[in-house]
Amino acid sequence: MTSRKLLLTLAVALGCVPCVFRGGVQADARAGRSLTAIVGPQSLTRDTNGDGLADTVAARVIVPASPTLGEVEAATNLAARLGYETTALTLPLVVRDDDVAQPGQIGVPILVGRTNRFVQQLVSAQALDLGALKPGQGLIAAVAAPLGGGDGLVVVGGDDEGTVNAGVELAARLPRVWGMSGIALPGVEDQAIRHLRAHGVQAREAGVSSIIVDSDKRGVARVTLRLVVAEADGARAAKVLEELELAHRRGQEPRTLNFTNVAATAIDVVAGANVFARVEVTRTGLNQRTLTPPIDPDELAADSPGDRGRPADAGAAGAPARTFDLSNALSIDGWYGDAYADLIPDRTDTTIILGGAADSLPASHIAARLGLETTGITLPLTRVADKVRTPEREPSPILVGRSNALVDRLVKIGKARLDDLQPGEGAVQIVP
Ligand SMILES: [Ca+2]
Ligand SMILES: [Ca+2]
Repeated sequence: MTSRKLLLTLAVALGCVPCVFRGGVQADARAGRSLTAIVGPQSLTRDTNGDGLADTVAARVIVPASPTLGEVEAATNLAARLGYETTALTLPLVVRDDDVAQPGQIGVPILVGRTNRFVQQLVSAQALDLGALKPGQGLIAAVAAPLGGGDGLVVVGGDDEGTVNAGVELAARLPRVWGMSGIALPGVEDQAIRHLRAHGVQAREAGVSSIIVDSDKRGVARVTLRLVVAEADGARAAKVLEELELAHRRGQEPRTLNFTNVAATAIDVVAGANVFARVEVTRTGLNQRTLTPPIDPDELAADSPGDRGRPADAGAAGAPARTFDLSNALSIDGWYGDAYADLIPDRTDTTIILGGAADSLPASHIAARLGLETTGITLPLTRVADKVRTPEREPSPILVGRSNALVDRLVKIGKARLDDLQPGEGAVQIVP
């Protein structure tokens, strides 16, 4: 009885103490560029001729030698975003880890997948800890010179679904943390610095180092921030942040480090050469999770109107059925829409539907090109064939891979002929 009471008291006590670890959390507090800087201007894509428009892609997405379907899906959406951000590019943007000849030459490596040999090197060197990732969760972390060249990113999940979640977060949302009208990464850093300075701490700089996306579209589980303060101010900074956490628990200070779609902000306080403390500041109130899930088209009734339900009526907003061929597929007569009618594509009216893991990676090259040719894009651009229940609803889909169930269907009904393909050959066919 006594021991039970003691256990209970201990649990209550633990529950009341803000989550803080002090003193030498990491022996080495060296850091490369922040996640904010890596997804910021003149980084992933660059303007080399000073006209204000990016014209080269410095980033390369590196997947494991035999990527899983989730890794292919993540890489494909990343390629679409990179293509979208530039006016010119050289393919491929996505390469397998065993095809990287000169790793140090890659400007900004984006390492996708747990079995990626470069990710495994980071884990072995204790530069990256994946142990805490739960199924469905995905991590985007800035890493210092992972290939010996420029600083880069890691995109990894607790499982395959988590990898997709992390990939979509990076491809579709960053530098916004979640919603397209919500706060962006520099705003989170500013709030931390302003709060500490207002409480007399000499806060020098703050940089977001990683983001963990939660499973089941619950938003962001944790944003981690590296905050550099004056050497003598470590303890004071930690205390100010602990007090902020306590205030949040009482529903106070809602305007500081309190975001609807972010469950917690973890701050590594760096004073001198070491991480002095890590303080976790959670969202205000008792409810730890607020969700605004995107609509899954398959969850809607088949007769709901518009492009998320039944196919939109011809002429209405959305994608009317179109007739096009290979000469105009990459135009507003094909895979693009022109919502602001100036003959310049500003909307993607297609999805890339992936087959199996083994033969779907080329989808990433198509995605890069699709992103390149338009001024507007909807991400994620991908779906997985096995999860598409009503293919009729997909506007002008691009089916990739011989292993694709939807390609199989076309072969069976005689709309596609692939039986005369020789090893090494590939077919591109428009199917009316
Ligand atoms: Ca330029
Ligand atoms: Ca337009």
